[in-house]
Amino acid sequence: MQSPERFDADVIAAYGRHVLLRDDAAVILPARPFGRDLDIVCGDRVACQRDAHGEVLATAVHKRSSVLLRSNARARSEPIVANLTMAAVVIAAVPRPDPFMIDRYLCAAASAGLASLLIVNKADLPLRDEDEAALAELAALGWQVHRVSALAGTGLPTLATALSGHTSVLLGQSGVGKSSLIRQLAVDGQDAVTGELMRESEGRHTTTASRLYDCIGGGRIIDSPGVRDYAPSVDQLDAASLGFIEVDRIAPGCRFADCKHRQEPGCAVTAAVADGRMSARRYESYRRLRRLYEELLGQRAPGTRGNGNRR
Ligand SMILES: Nc1nc2c(ncn2[C@@H]2O[C@H](COP(=O)(O)OP(=O)(O)O)[C@@H](O)[C@H]2O)c(=O)[nH]1
Ligand SMILES: [Mg+2]
Ligand SMILES: [Zn+2]
Repeated sequence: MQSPERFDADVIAAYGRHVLLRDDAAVILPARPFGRDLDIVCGDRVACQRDAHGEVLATAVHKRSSVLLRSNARARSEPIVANLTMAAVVIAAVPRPDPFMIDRYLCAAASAGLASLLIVNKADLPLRDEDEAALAELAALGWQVHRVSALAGTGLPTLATALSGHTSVLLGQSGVGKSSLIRQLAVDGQDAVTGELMRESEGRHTTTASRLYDCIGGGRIIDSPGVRDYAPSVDQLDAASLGFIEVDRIAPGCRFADCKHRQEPGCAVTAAVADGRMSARRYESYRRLRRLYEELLGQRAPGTRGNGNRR
C-alpha cells in the first residue's frame, strides 16, 4: 500500500472543523483537523497528510513560538492566533475608541511576549481630545503611534516598514478599518472583507475567522474579526503587573512583594499615581483589569484549571 503523502503547512485561516492551509510552495489547500482534540488557530504550523481520497488532514500542531490567548465565557483560555511577534492595536475616531480596551490588548500582547504598536486609522477624521491625550501617554511610555488612512492611502509605507520582519495581528473594534488596512498592506489582501459585508455577516451570526496574509513590505499580517469585549487570559497575564509595563517598572519599590497596588500600605505604584509619575487613566485601567482578572479567576469552579497551559 502506498504511504500517505506527508508535509508541513501554515494555517492561514481556521473555522472550527475547517482550516485553510498554505504549503511551502504557497499552494492554498482546504483541510480538516484530524481528531477532536486538535485546537488549530490561524498562524499555526501543522503536520499534514493527504489521504487516499486526496483529502488533506492536519494531524498535529507544531510547537508555537507564541500564542495570543483570550478568556472565553467560562473564563477558560482559548488561543486566538499563534506564532506571531507583534500586536498592532488599531483605533479610529469612529467607532469611538475605548482606552480601557486598548490597554487590555497592549497588556495581553506584553504578557504573550509580543511587541506592540498603535495604528490610528481614518486619519482623515479627527480624534477627540481625550483620545489624543491617551495616545500621548502611550507614546510617552514608548509605543509607536502610526497615523494612517486606509482610504486615502496616507501613512501606509511607513507602517509597512514597521510591520516588515514581523508576523503581526491587527486587533481592534469592528469598524476601525482593519480589513481595509489589510487590503492596502497585504500583497494578497484583495479578498479581505470590509465594511457592510462584514456587518451583514455578523448579523447572520456567521463566524468571521482570522486570516493571515503576506505584507507588502515583508512579514505577515493577520486580520482578526473585531472582538466586542476582549478579555485577556488569566493564564497568560502576568499576575503581578497584569502586563502594565510601568507597573512592572515601579512595583519593585512596593513594600510587599505580592502587592496588588490597590490600598496596600507602602505601595510604590499608588505613590507614583499620586505624584503624577504614572498616568491616573492608566492606573484606572489597571484597576479595572485587576477586577476583571479576579472575576475571571472566581468564575472557575474550584479544582478546575484553565487550559491555557496545556501545551
Ligand atoms: N473615513 C475613513 N473610513 C475608513 C478608513 N478606512 C476604513 N474606513 C471605513 O470604515 C469602515 C469599516 O472598515 P473595515 O475595514 O470593515 O473595518 P474592520 O471591521 O476593522 O475590519 C468601512 O466602511 C471603511 O470604508 C479611512 O481611512 N477613513
Ligand atoms: Mg474586518
Ligand atoms: Zn504596590
